[in-house]
Amino acid sequence: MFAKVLVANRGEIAVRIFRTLREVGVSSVAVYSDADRSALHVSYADEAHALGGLTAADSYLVVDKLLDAAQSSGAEAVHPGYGFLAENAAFARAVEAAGLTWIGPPPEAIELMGSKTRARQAMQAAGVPIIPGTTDPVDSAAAVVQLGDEIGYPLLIKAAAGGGGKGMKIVRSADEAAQAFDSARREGQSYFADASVYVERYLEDPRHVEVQVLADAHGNVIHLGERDCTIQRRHQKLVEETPSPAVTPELRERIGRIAVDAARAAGYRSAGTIEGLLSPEGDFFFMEMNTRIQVEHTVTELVTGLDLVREQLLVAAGEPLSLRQEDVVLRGHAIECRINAEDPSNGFLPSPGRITSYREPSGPGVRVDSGVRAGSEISGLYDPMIAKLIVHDTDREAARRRMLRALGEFELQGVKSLLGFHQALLSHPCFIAGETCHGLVESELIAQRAAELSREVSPARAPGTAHSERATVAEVDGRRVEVKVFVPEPGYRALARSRRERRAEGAVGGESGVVASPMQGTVLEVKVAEGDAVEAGQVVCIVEAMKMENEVVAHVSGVVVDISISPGMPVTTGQPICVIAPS
Ligand code: MV4
Repeated sequence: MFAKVLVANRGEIAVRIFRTLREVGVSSVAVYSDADRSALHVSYADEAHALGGLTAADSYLVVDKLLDAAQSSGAEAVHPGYGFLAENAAFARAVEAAGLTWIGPPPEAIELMGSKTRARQAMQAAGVPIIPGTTDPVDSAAAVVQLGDEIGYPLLIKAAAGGGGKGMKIVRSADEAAQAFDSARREGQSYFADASVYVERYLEDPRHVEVQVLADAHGNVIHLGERDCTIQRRHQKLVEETPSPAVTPELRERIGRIAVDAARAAGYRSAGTIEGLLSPEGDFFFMEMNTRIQVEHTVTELVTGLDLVREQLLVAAGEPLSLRQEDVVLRGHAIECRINAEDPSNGFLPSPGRITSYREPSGPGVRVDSGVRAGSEISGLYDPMIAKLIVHDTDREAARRRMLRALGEFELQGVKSLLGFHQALLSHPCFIAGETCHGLVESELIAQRAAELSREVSPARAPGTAHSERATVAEVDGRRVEVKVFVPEPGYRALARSRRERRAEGAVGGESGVVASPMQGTVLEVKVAEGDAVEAGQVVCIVEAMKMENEVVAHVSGVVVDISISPGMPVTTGQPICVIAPS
C-alpha cells in the first residue's frame, strides 16, 4: 500500500477520501486554492499545500501545480475525486509520467468513454445494448432526417464529446431537425470545444439507472447493483437511491451482467459506473460510462457494507479486489439527498455566503459526507454542493421516513439550501410511490412547500471596507501556521462601490443602470460592446452556471458603458457585468 496519497480535489469528496486514507494508515496530502485556505478538507489532511490562485482554473485544474505539490510532499499516488481532472486522460498520463500512481482507470478507458460515439461503437461490438441511433457523428441535418425516416421520431441529438445532458436537443419531427442540429453543434462547441453530435431515439419517461462496477488488474470485474438517479434538475442529480424501485432481482442480474461486459470491453480498472436508461417496458440501454468515483457512491456503500475508495486504493496498488461477485450482499435500502447551497424558490440559484450555524443530523442509519462546518464561507466559485445526507434502513419506506427525520435534524443557517426542498419532495405521493416524478422538481408546488419548510435566515452582511484584518492559516513547506493577514476586498466589490458613489453623484443616471449577474458561473460570451445601444430585454452576455447557458439581459434601455467582464471570467451572484447609461 502507498505511504502517502495526494487528493487533487476539495470539499466533501476530498474529506471522504482522507477518511479512508486514515483508516488504512496512509498519510494524506491536501491541496487548496486561495479561497479554500480555511476549508475543512485542508484541516482534515495530514499536510496541505497551497496551489495559489482563486478560481478552479487557476488552482485545482492546473496540472503542473498539482504535480509540484505531489512531488514536494513525497506523495506516491494521486486520487482525483470527481469533477475537476478526474476524467482527464492527459492528467492521468501526466501523473504516471511523473512517477506517481494514478488512483483511477487506465487513461485509454477514460478516453474511450469520453467520446460518446466511440463508446457506443465499443459497447455495440461487445454486445452491450445501446440506445438505438447513430454510432458515428452526424454531419448534417439531412442525416438526422434520414435516421428519423428509418427509426421514427422523436430523436435526441447529443454532443459526441459531451455527457451529463449538456447540449442535448429533442427533434420531434423532420422540420425541427435543422434548428436542433445547429443548436446542438453550437452548444457542443461552446461546452466541449467540439461540435460533433450524434443522434439517439428519444425515450419517453425513462428512469436513470446506473450500475456500480469494480475492476482490478487481475481480470476480476464485479458489479455492486444499481442506483436510481431519476430525480434530477437540468441534468444535476438531486436524490439517488438503491435499490431502484423499478428493478427486480432478475433485472438486476441482467443489467449487472451488461455492466460487467461493458467494463471488460473498456479494459476498465478501478471503480466505475455504467449509466443507463431503463424504459417503462423494462428495456435497459447503455448511455455512458463515468470513469470515476461518483457523488452517489455512498448509497452503494451503505447497502453493500463496502468502502469503494478502499477498493480503489487496493486496485491502484496492484492488489485484487477484496471480494468476488458471489460475496456481494445487498442489504436494505439507501437514499442520498444532495444538500446544495441553492435557493429552490428562486430557480435553484446558488446561494453563496457564510454558514452561520451548522449541526449535522445523526443517530441510527444516518451518514453525512460534508465539506463544511459552522463558519465556512460558501464562495460561489465552486460547486454549490456542500454536504450529502445519506440514510440506510431495512426497506424504501423506512429509509424515506428516516431521511425526513434526518432532514428535520439538519441545522444549516446563513445560506439558502435544499433542505426544505428535499422534505417537500420526499413527502410527495409521487416519490412515495417510487414513480419517475418527471417535472416534479421544477414544479411550483414543490418550490412553495420548500419555502414553507425551510428555516433559513439571511446572512448578516458587514458593509464592505477596503481591507479586512483576518486570522488565518498559512502553509510553509506543508506545515500550517496561524497568522494574521490584511485581506483586500474582492475587485468587483470595489467596482460596485465606486459605481454606487458615482451614481450618487449623478454620473450614471438611474439607480438601476448596473446589470448584475443573477448567478455564480463563468462568462461564455459577451454579446455587446461599450457604446452599443441596447433595448430592455436584449441579451448582454451568456453565463454558464451549473453546466447550463444562461442569458443575462439588459433590464433597461440605454447605452452600454463599463463592461467589467470578458469571456472565460468567473462571476459571482450580484457581480456587476456592465452599466446601461441613459441614452
Ligand atoms: C436521454 C433521455 C431520453 N432519451 N436519452 C442524458 C443525461 C442525463 N442527465 C439525462 N439524459 C437523458 N438522456 C435518450 N435517448 C432522457 C434523459 C433525461 C433523463 C433520463 C432519466 C431520468 C431523468 C432524466 C431527466 C432529463 C433527461
